[in-house]
Amino acid sequence: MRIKDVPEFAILGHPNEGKSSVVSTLAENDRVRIGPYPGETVHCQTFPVTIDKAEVIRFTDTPGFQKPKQTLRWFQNYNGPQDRMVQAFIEAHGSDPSFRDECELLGPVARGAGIIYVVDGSRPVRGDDRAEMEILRLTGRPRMSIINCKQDDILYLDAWKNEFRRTFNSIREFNAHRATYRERIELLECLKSVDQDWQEALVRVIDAFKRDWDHRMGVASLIIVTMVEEILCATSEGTLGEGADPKVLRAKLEKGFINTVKQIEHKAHTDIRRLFKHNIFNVELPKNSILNEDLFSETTWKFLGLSPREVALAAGVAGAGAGAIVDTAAAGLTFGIFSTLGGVAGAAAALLGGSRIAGLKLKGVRLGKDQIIIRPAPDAQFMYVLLDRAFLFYASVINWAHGRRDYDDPGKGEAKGAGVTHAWDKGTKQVCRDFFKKTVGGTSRKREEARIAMVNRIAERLRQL
Ligand SMILES: Nc1nc2c(ncn2[C@@H]2O[C@H](COP(=O)(O)OP(=O)(O)OP(=O)(O)O)[C@@H](O)[C@H]2O)c(=O)[nH]1
Ligand SMILES: [Mg+2]
Repeated sequence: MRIKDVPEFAILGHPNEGKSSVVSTLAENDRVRIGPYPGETVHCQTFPVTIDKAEVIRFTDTPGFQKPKQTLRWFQNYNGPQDRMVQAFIEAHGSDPSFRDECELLGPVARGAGIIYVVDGSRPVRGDDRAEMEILRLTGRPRMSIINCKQDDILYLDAWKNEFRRTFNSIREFNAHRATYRERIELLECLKSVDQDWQEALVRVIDAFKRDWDHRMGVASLIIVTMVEEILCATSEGTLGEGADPKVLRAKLEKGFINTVKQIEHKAHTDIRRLFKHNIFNVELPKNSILNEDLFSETTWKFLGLSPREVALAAGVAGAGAGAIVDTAAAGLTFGIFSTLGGVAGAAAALLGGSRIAGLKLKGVRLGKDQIIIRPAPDAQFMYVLLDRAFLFYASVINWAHGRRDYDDPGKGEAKGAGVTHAWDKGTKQVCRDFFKKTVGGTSRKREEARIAMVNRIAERLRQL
């Protein structure tokens, strides 16, 4: 009998083995309750996976078995019709509080759900586990087992596999904390083979998952390109009052500009996080991730793999660190203002042989008032820093399993030279340059063309991660 409805899988097992964590990761839902002590899940809760507004599969979280041996004994002595067995157990024990959890967890099985049995493979197999597996075998439902090693301990892995071979159609190692998108798909592929009647429905589910993932990469690309576009168009402007100190105004504007850029970047990162359904839990970055470092720091740029010359460029156009061009409408102010550009900008000028003050442009336009405008340089290396950081953030988010709620691995940050853009081919860099330039100076048609090319190119690069 082919299943026509949305396939449902109940996640069953002993208390505290990681059932809820597996549900959370499989359903990409960070609302699933997970806790360090046994008995966290008391009631069944179903988490649907919705793609394009249609539910494609649902995973049901359940409480753990409390009395597997007694339950098994009842199942072994049952002599009614096979297809009513689970329902008959619930009817027989519904009013007995000591079987409350068994009645609750078998509810989804009684209504036809497939079974995913979860064990913590870092501990030995016990009698209760054998009883649980035998109960599940007796239900006759399509079932697979998942070994979720909570510790990095594989000592008992083979013992578990041997045990499982007797009971389950399919066995899979699946770490609820580390599973990637690919591993989720592989798990679904495995589910496909547990029962022929379920195959057709699961092929549709896998297809929907793949299309959805691809779509998300397109949207992520759009978010990243829009971020760069907004930053390229950001300005911080001010007018110098009578007798006011230009240095003070410039510092104020720079600060405003830096804040604007940081906010735009932060919003883009939040949008990417939401796109990958991390809604409640804020994906933590490794403690020493370069993304915790300030966007405007030289450390960030060096780390991302910028050469000394590129660092100088990024810093130089930053106008004392802001990734900006400083325009001034007041010719008389020009030298006063620019002589205050010390530090990295000065270093950049030196590196570039003083031929060009590292991208700083001066505009001697008199507007009647003394105006200072700070805006980013479209040819700035800084734009690549933004792209690198967006890619790093994206990689962190897509690899953060929803079942994972803490960062217990503080030792690992990204590898040095983690920036991706420096390795991009000439063609891609040309698409970027074109986009940077046309965004600030092109006609609206050229701007749109450059934007589309950029979105496509970035999506392509994201797919290669
Ligand atoms: N390190 C690590 N911890 C895990 C993993 N899976 C689960 N845990 C932790 O184990 C504890 C129990 O996880 P849950 O997912 O709540 O387990 P459960 O089987 O649903 O537990 P009950 O609802 O109490 O039956 C939590 O503290 C999880 O963070 C894993 O793959 N790795
Ligand atoms: Mg639970």
